[in-house]
Amino acid sequence: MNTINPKLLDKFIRVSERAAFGASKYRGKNDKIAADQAAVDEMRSEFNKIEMKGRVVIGEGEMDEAPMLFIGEEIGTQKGEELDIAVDPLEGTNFTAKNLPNAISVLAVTRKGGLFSAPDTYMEKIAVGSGLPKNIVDLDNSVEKNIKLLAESKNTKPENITACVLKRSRHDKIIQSLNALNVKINFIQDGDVTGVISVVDPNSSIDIYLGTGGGPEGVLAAAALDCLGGQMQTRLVLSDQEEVNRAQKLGITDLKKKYNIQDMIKGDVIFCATGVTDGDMLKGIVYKGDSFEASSFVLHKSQKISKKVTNIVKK
Ligand code: VTB
Repeated sequence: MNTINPKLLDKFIRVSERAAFGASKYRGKNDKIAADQAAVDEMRSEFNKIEMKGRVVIGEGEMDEAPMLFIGEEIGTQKGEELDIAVDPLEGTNFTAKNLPNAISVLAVTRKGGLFSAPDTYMEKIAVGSGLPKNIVDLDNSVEKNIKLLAESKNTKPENITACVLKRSRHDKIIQSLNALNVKINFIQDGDVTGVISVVDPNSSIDIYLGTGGGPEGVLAAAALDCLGGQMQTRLVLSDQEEVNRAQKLGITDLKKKYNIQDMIKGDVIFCATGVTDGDMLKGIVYKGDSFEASSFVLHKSQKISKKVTNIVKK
């Protein structure tokens, strides 16, 4: 595998740490736009210190509409390795604004051409953990069939399965089917990057993630699952001609394609997530005088690195 220089890992951790710090200043201030902007600003200036020819593939928006970290933006010193980068400087803007758990800053990096450039539209997602038969679940199966197949392969009954679902009315049918099977449901209000990753988290009891959320968030979660051996399948939801145009502009021709992790993430990958507010996966930013403490979840596929890191960083 063509690896990403392992020496860059600490630099990418610093990027998500600084973005989380930026957002943390707006915890509980009821201003999600300011929180997001602060995360973007910190993230961008830290990225630009890194010696790389970086290009944003998943960003804060598509070229014309977002001032910073837009899809196609060049970042880094523009010397060194050519890297593709996915960012969500603040995943959980609502959580931050209300000082609720589970806001994170998150990024993923591959070599050039390794990341699926998903438009900022909705995406259907289904994900399960590691150690299961390949392609055990499928978006085209009924919820009932997926749950039964999963339960069978885990030598258990549907009633012992726990599903994570984003609480939205668009998921009413999924929820009805899960209820009919007596599946336990762990609802999340927001933040399906963490929701999807929970299927591979040994400290969570989640067996499956189901539902429709953001496309960019789907690719970021796929990067983490790729390092941890989980399975995921996704499909874009393009609800009008404008969204179709946006997908086509990003080079997507088969609009109904089902993407497995290997279709979204190719080759080596680095993933960093830092807590903004305290959460299930990570502790939030803690201020310590002229420094701050940041807790991150870090993965580097080729180096088989999967670790939680707590750093004290100068403000
Ligand atoms: C989704 C989800 C994100 O926002 O994009 C969601 O993927 C927005 O969904 O993790 P709605 O349009 O239904 O509100 C998050 O939950 C947070 O950015």
